[in-house]
Amino acid sequence: MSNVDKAEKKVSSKKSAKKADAHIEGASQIGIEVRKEVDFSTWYTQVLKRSEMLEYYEEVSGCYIIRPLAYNIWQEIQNFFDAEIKKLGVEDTYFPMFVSQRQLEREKDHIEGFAAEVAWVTKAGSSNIENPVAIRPTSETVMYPYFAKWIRTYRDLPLKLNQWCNVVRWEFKNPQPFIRTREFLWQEGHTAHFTKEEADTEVYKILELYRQVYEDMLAVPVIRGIKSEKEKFAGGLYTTTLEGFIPTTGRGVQAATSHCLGQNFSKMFDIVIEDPKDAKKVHVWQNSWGISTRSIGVMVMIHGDNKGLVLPPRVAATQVIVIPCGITSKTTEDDKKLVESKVNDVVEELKSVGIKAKADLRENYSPGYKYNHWELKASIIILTGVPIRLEIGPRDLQNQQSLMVRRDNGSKEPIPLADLVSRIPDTLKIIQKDMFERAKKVYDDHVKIVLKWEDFVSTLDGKNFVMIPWCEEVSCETSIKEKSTRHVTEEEAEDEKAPSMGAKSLCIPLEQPNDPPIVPGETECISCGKLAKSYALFGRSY
Ligand code: 87F
Repeated sequence: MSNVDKAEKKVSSKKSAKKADAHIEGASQIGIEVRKEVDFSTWYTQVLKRSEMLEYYEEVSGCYIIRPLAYNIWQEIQNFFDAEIKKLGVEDTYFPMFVSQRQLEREKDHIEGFAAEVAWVTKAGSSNIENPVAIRPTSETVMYPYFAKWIRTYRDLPLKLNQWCNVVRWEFKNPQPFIRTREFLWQEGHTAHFTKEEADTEVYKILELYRQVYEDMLAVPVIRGIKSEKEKFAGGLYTTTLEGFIPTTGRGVQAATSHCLGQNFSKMFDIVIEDPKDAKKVHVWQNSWGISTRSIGVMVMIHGDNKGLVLPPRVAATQVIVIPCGITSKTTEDDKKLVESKVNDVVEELKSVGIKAKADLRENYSPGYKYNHWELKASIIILTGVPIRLEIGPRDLQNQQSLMVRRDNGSKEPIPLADLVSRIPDTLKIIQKDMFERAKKVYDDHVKIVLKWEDFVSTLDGKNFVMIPWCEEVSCETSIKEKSTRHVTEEEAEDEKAPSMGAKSLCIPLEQPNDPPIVPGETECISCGKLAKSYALFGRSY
C-alpha cells in the first residue's frame, strides 16, 4: 500500500469513539446521546447531523453536504461581508477553478509546503490529459497573470476583486466537518495598491470586518494578531489573523486571515505600473484575505450544548418558533382552532416587526404522540437551536399570555401577548449579547500569562492558551513546539483529546498585555532567554 493509500485509509476508517460514560441518561433518539465534555468529536457529529445542518458524503471522505440550516448561516455571513467590502470599493468576480502547473509553480515560496495538498485533474474519460490541471487551493496564481495584464498605469489602481467560491485542499489529517474539509467555501479578496500604506490600511479594515463576523454575528470571541515568521503565509509580507478558542478541547482555531503580500507576487507575476513622478517601473503592493465555512464549525463547537445546537439570533434562519401547547383529549375543537389561529397571528405580528418567526402547526403524525406532541416538537426545536420558543395553550389564551423559552439558557418567562412585539426583539438582542459575553469570559479565563518555562507545558495541558514574553525567532518557535510535544504512540496521537501535539505560536496579539509589561532590553524570552520583543500567544491548534 502506498503512503497515500495508507493515509486515505486512516481518513476513511474513522474510529467509533463512543464512550460508555459519555452517554446521556434518557436521551431519546432525536436528542444528543453523548456529552460534549466527554466525547467531543461524537457530540459534534451528532449535533451537526441531528440538527440537519450537515450530512456526511459517503462517496468521498473529507467532503460533506451543507444542508439549508447551515447554508443559511453562510448566506448571512455573505450578505453582511459582501455589503461591507463593496463600501470599500471591492468588486465581485469569478475566475476559473483550474490552474496550470506552470502558473501554480511560478511563486515557489507560496506553493512550497502546500504542494502535497494540491489535487490534479489528470484524466478525461479513459485518456490521460496531456497537461494536467490543478484545482485551485487558493487563487493567487489564477488571478495574478490577469492583474499583470489589466494593471498598466496608476489609474488602474487600486484594483480590488473578491470572489465567493469553493477551493480544494487534499488534506490527509483527520477531517472534521467545517473545520478541516477537502473542499470548502470561502471568499478570497485580492487587491493591488500603489502604496504600502494603502495596502496596510486595507489589511486591518478587512481584519476588523472578520472580527465583526465572528464576534457580532456568530457571538464567537476572537483574538486579533500578527502571525510569526514561521506561521505567516510564506508567499506574503505579513499575515494578520483572528484566533478562536475551543474550550472543550483547549485548542485554538485560525478563524480568518488578512495578508499583506507586499511586492512578492507582483515581482513574480510582473504586475507593474509607471511611477507618475519619474516614469520608472514600480511593482504594486498586494493583499489577499479570506474567511471560510470553517466559521460555522467554530460557532457550533463553542455554543452547542448537551441538548444540541444553539444559534445566535443574528444568524438563525428561524429566530422564534411559536407552537400550540397544552392541547389534550379534553380540549374542544373550537379551543384548538382558537389556539392555532392565535399562533398564526403572533407569527404575523412578529414578522411585521422584522423578526424571523415561524409557526409549528404540524399535525400529530403518530397516535402515540397525539396529545403530548408539542413536547416532542419542543425537543426538536431545542435540538435545532432556535433562539426563542413561544408556547401558547388554551389557558394562556384566557390569560392573554404566552410562555417564552430561551434556548441559550433554558429560562422561561410568561409574556403578555400584547407585549410580544416589544419584548421579543429586545430578548433576541439580549440573547446575542449574553452568548458572546459568556463565550468571551471562558476564552479570557483560558488565556494564561506564563512567565517561566517550567509552567508552560502544564498550563497548556490544562487546556489553556499561554501568553509569553517571546523573542519572535523561528528557531525558538521550532524548539517550543518540540519541547511541548508529548511523545505518544501513533494510536494515541490519533485521538484528538490526547494532548500530544506541540504548541504553535497562534499570533502576536495586537492588544498586548501590560501586567507585567515587556521591558525593552530587559525582559527575556521564557524559552530561549534572548530578549523578548512582545507577548505571543501559544497553543495547540486545529
Ligand atoms: C494549499 C495548497 C496550495 C493555503 C494552500 O489565506 C496553496 C495554498 O496558498 C495556499 N493553503 N494557502 C495560503 C492561502 C493564502 C490566502 N489566499 C487568499 C489566504 C486568504 C485568501
